[in-house]
Parts: sequence; C-alpha cells; structure tokens
Amino acid sequence: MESLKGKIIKGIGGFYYVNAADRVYECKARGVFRKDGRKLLVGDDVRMEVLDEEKMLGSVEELLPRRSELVRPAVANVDQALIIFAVASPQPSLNLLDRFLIHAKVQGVPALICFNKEDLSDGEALAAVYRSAGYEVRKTCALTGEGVEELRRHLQGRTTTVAGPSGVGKSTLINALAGRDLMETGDVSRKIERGKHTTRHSELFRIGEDTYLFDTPGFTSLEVFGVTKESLWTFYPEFAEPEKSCRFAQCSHLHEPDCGVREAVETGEITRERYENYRLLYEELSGRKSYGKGTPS
Ligand SMILES: Nc1nc2c(ncn2[C@@H]2O[C@H](COP(=O)(O)OP(=O)(O)OP(=O)(O)O)[C@@H](O)[C@H]2O)c(=O)[nH]1
Ligand SMILES: [Mg+2]
Ligand SMILES: [Zn+2]
Repeated sequence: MESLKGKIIKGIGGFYYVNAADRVYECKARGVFRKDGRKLLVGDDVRMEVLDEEKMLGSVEELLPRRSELVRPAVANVDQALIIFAVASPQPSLNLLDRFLIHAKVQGVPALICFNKEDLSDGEALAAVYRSAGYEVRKTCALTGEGVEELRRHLQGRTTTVAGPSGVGKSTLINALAGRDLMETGDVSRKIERGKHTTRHSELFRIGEDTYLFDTPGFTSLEVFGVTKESLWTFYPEFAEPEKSCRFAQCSHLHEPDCGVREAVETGEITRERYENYRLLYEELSGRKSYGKGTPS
C-alpha cells in the first residue's frame, strides 16, 4: 500500500479529508487514534495510507508533529492571520480592525493586513496608519488582480486564516489567489439564503504547493478573551517603546502626567487613529458595556 504525507483540510462525520499529492482522499482514522484519545484537527499534517486510489479512499496512520493549535476554531498549524478590510463599500471601521488585530495576537498568530477594493478609493492613508504601527500591509483589487501576486508571496508555503467583515471581498480575493472559484461571492441576500441551507464547517483551501487558506466565521468572532484594560496597551506594538518613558508603572496612557504614549501621539510617532481606538477599547473594557459581542460576517 502506498503511504503519503498530507494535510487534513476538513473533517465531517468521522471522515477526514486529506490533501496529499494534489488529490483529496476520504479517510478514516486508524483505531489507534480512538484508543489513545488523540483528536485529529483540521490543519494537521498526517501520514496516510491509500486504500483505493480510484475511489480516493485512505486511512490516517500517523499524526505528524503539530506546530500550533488555535482554540476557537480548533485548527492546527496556522502560521498567520490575513485580515481583510475594504477601503470603501463597506466603509472600514478602524475600531473593528484593531479588534481583529488584538484577537490574532491573543491567539498568538502574526497578522497581515490587506486593504481591498483599491479601485474604489486610495487606501494609502489607511495603509500608512497600520504600517507605522508595525504591521505588514498589502493593497489589492480582487476584481482586476492588482496586488494579488504580492499578497500571494506572503501566503506561500504557509497556512493562513482569513478574517474580515462581510462584503469586503474575502471570497473574491481567495478565488483570485486560487485562480479558480473555490468560494461563493456576491450580494448579501444570496449569502443569507445560503447561510440557511448550508452547514458551516472548518475547511482549508489549498491555493498552491504547501499553501492553504482557512476561512471560517469562527475566527471573526470578536470575543477578545484574555484582554484586560491593563494589558490592552501591550496589543499595540507601537506603544512598546514610548511606554518605557511613562512615569507611572500602571499608566493607563489616558490622563497621567509624563505619559510616554501620549507624548508619542503628540509627536506623531503614534497615530491619532490608533490612539483613539485604544482609548475607546479601554473605556469598553472598564465599563459594563458588553465587549466584543457579535460577529461581523
Ligand atoms: N469594486 C470592487 N468590488 C469588489 C472587490 N472585491 C470584491 N468585490 C465585490 O464585493 C462584493 C462582496 O465580495 P465577497 O467576496 O462576496 O465578500 P466577502 O468578504 O466574502 O463577504 P462574506 O462572505 O459575506 O463575508 C462582491 O460583489 C464582489 O464582487 C474589489 O476589489 N473591488
Ligand atoms: Mg465570503
Ligand atoms: Zn502612559
């Protein structure tokens, strides 16, 4: 029997779908996994045996070392998060973007930002805000393919989880990256209809050699667990250096004298947009207002 190395791209009803050597095999896990209670996850690299090449059936024999594991949703070996916003239509909410960035950091995943729909408006000012905060930023137009190759270079050889509000062009962009229609795109009414009839499950899309994208409503959840108002500033990478010159150890960076963060806002080292988001999220975390309820897509 032929043994192959592959990646679990989805799991439904006790079956694992393993992408190996350009084909997708429907696999059962060998008894050993049930015996020792180990759970296989979407994203796991495995060794599988081909049982029937024609029917593309196989058996998962071995779980290869897992590099990382996201909790919600449960996905293994995610290397980075691609956070997609449109420069217009829908109008971007920077507050929401910061929440996505915080969420990625809480999960321990580096974030890459993509501003899509460059054809509708110039996203340079937006891009500059986030570049100066230390993030990698790409600009694309999924319709014309502008910027898509540069984006692909950041995804190559990695597993990337894709997040962003509804309607920004995530599916259109994923299709452009894949060079074929993997995902349904379109207007909201069609989506609502689809949502009613399709079971949503976690699935990886292969867009190239060792290159996978992961699109799930779960990751867009805004429950920023593990973030307190005291730790909020640590999720703003550009605050790290200025914070060292705050007079008080427990500085909130809102009203204390000799605050290095506020001085950096004055000099422009920290942008007003980011600082304003920080302030709003801080207030939310201090108050009784429920924080991070609801999913944008
Ligand atoms: N003008 C313009 N329109 C775009 C671009 N990319 C996508 N669109 C359009 O935006 C609409 C929404 O695109 P989708 O790809 O379905 O958006 P989505 O982010 O997947 O939305 P959800 O699945 O609801 O989360 C579609 O009508 C696309 O044709 C772009 O770069 N420029
Ligand atoms: Mg979509
Ligand atoms: Zn301070």
